[in-house]
Amino acid sequence: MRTRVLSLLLATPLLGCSPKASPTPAPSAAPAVDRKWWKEAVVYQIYPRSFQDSDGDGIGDLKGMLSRLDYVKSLGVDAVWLNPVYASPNQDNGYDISDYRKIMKEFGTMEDFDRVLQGFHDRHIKVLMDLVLNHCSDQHEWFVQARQSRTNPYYDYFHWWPAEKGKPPARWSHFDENADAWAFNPKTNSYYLHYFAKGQPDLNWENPKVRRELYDMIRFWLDKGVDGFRLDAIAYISKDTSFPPLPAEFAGQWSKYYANGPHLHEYIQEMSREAFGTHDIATVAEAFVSIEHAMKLVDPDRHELNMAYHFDAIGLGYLPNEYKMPDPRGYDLVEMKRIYTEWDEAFEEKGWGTVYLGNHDQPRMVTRWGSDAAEWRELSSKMLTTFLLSMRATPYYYFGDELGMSNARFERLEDYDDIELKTNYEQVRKKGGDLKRFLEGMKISSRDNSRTPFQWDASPNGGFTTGKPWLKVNPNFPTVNVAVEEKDPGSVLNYFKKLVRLRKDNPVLVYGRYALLDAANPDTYAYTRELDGKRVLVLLNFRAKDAAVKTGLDLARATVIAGNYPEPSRDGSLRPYEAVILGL
Ligand code: TEU
Repeated sequence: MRTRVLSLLLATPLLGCSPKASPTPAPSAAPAVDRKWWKEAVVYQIYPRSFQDSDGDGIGDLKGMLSRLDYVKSLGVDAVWLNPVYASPNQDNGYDISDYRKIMKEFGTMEDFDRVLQGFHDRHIKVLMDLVLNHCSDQHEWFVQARQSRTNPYYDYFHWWPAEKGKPPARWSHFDENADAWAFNPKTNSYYLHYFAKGQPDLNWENPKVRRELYDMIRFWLDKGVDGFRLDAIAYISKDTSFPPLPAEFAGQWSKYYANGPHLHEYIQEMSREAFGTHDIATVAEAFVSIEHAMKLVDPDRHELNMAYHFDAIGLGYLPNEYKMPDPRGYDLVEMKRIYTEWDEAFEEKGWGTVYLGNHDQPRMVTRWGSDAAEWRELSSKMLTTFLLSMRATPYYYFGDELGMSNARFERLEDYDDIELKTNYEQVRKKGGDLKRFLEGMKISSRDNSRTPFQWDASPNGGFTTGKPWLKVNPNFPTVNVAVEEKDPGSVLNYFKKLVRLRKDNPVLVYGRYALLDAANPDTYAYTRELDGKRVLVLLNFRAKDAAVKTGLDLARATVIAGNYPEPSRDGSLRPYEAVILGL
């Protein structure tokens, strides 16, 4: 039963809501909402490689980031999540770490990092690091040693299958041209396991020495003062080391199987105890898991992590049994609403969720979920921003989406950098598949679409670099950029800032109970949020045509709180991609 009445003390008034609509809430017997900074935060994700280059090598770096801290501050966000900045040969852009305590040389030095951390802190912005614990780089000293001989002390830091036992049982790799997660190492006459690329051997968490090394490393970063971690592929860390065949119930869904390891929760509890300790940090799991498993990760009574983000909506709009191939019919909005509603319900009593529509592994939000056609790009960007900033979960907002940056849609294989795209291309080629069709699909779904350089202004390369950018800049940079949008009060950027402010000023948008309305409407997404007698209605049109929402509510006295049209609709009839937040 959803009877919880939150007795949160509202520090700030609900902007724009009718004062008549806010009676003093009745005292509640229900427990007060558990307020945490990371529940109230808007997290801004920065892909450092593409944010700002300072030395003309075409790669973003920490000195560049340092020069842009005031921009991040101007957004009003509370925290940043930085994609990996550790030493790495960059087979997978920093997700292959060769030294966890060093900074990637292209990004600068540890002193640069310390300055960036201090700079964010001076601006009251918290810093979340990416923590890659499932695997490291094959250039990491541990693996360099391990692959020398079976008696090397580091051999057991990784998972091996001795060749005398024959071929290892099939395991699928995310980034391998043969999709094979076992790679043969002649010196040891054994195969090592890599769920990701060959250059990303999986660490053996069964070995307590590995766990201790990693916890020690985590404390190193906590001692520096970082404020939390985004735990990469964390649900994959525990494996059944007898490597049995994939159980039938997983029906080829390797990611779900990998996320189901026997000691997962035991290891995370140990890490939480021994590494996170009593630090007031944010910890968010990147976990390809079911609601039931996610709940275990974030249930505060279990002392594991704070938040998890789910992948359930990520496959929408793609053809079944083909990797990231867009379905020409688009995605099913009713299904999308069902998924987000189900995940909201999961954390209704306990735990806490996250919400995102884009990140460095996904194409640009506006291309994927809205429309990047000239007439709709701005409106639909604002509509999606309204969604992200009005849900009951911590928004993880990807840099550039606040400008309405859209997919680069590269034409040629040579324009891409991403190991996922390149290995998948090889797979299609080897099978004699349709490579043209593959590249067409990747214009919509490839990860590089969201990794193109940030667009600062209309100068060459969008002001990102004076050199040759590591990935081409989206040709729309002369019009879609910070300089242009800062000046335009109606820009996507200024709308984002307004909505961030609104969320910060209105706890109902953070903690308020969520209720889906008009669930079967195929064109619109509508919901109410309610907290201590304050109630708001969010109406979103996901289509390039007019649409009407059946709210079942009397909107006669509704007040407009925010909207992406100059004269926001107040009666539930929405114009193309219209978004409106009403006070009830
Ligand atoms: O991604 C983990 C993951 O499960 C990936 O398969 C993800 O779903 C895929 O990239 C989607 O295209 C994390 C990181 O976010 C990703 O960038 C890394 O490449 C990966 O781990 C390996 O560290």
